[in-house]
Amino acid sequence: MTPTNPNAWSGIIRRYAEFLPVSEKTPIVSLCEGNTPLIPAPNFVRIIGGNFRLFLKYEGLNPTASFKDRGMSLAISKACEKDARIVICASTGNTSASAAAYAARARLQCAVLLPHGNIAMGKLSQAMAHNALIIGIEGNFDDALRLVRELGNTAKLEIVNSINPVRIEGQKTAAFEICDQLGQAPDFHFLPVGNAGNITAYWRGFEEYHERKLTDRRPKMCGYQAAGAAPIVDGHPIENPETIATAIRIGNPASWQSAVAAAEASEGWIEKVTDEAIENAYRLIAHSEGVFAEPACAAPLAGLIRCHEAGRIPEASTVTLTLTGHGLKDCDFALQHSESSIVPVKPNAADLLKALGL
Ligand code: AN7
Repeated sequence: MTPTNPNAWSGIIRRYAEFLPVSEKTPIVSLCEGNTPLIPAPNFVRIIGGNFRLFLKYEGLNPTASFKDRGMSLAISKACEKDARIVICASTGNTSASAAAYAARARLQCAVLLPHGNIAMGKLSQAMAHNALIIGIEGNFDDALRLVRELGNTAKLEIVNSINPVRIEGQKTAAFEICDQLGQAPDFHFLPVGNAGNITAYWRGFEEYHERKLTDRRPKMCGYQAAGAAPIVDGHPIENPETIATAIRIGNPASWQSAVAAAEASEGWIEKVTDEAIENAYRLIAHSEGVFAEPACAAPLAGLIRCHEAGRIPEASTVTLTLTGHGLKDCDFALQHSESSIVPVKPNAADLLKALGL
């Protein structure tokens, strides 16, 4: 059932079906994901002293508040087409939130493997709200993904991590949207890198639009890992990845090779930024633009600041940057890292005026 107005937005599969592995027979499972805004960020650019155009692809405005909903809509649709009964994923949080929601909508069972004690509360609460079977692994994300791989796909069990290729197919629609919104491809695209599926997906999207002559250029892909969880940059898997950005606390990314290929083919790069730089960029974007994004999103912002300072962003460039998840996903982090606090005031106007500095 779709809205009667054919122009109403009804999700990424219906909008971009010709680019996706779907047929008339595919039952579409959608929560009207996608169509997220591309928000100009002139204050941020001015504060860092830049002279380029920056647009934020705010994926926190998807139905479960992260970019994962694009790939999940397709993955759950394909699982239904195959008659799977249970879907399963390992997750640092957002994949599990999305899988739980889409599985609920499709009336499928959902099991999520989470690294015990290292997942933001907003994400955990989503998996609980949608009634997933939540398995706390005494290990990290990489352990959880290894276990999921060991199980493998069976007739009844479908893996919905990005090792399932349809996840990447769904996620590439974000690159299509950016081109549609800008009216062209950007010069640079910045994004965080964890399991490296999204950078792979965006590059595929930009390439496909270019091949179809819907754009006349392809952006340099600029991916950012956290310094304590930077296997691709360091050149080897990290056994005990550590970063405050729990979403990208990943030591052995599944899409490692294709991420490197995307950076190379686009003449871009994958680099790392410190937790301190992540924290500063996290505050700056929220203070300067009124856009609230979770900590992992601040990795590419920190990277952009550094690139600008090093003179790597030519004047008048068009830069797009994906904010992959909403700030409300990780309220604990927001509360702990804020410079603001609650000012207690007695309930009278004089004290209130004093508190306001008036
Ligand atoms: C907000 O949910 O891996 O490089 O299990 O939640 O495509 O893995 C999340 C990853 C960036 C990294 N930003 O994307 C998971 C998971 C946010 C994220 C990433 C994630 P990939």
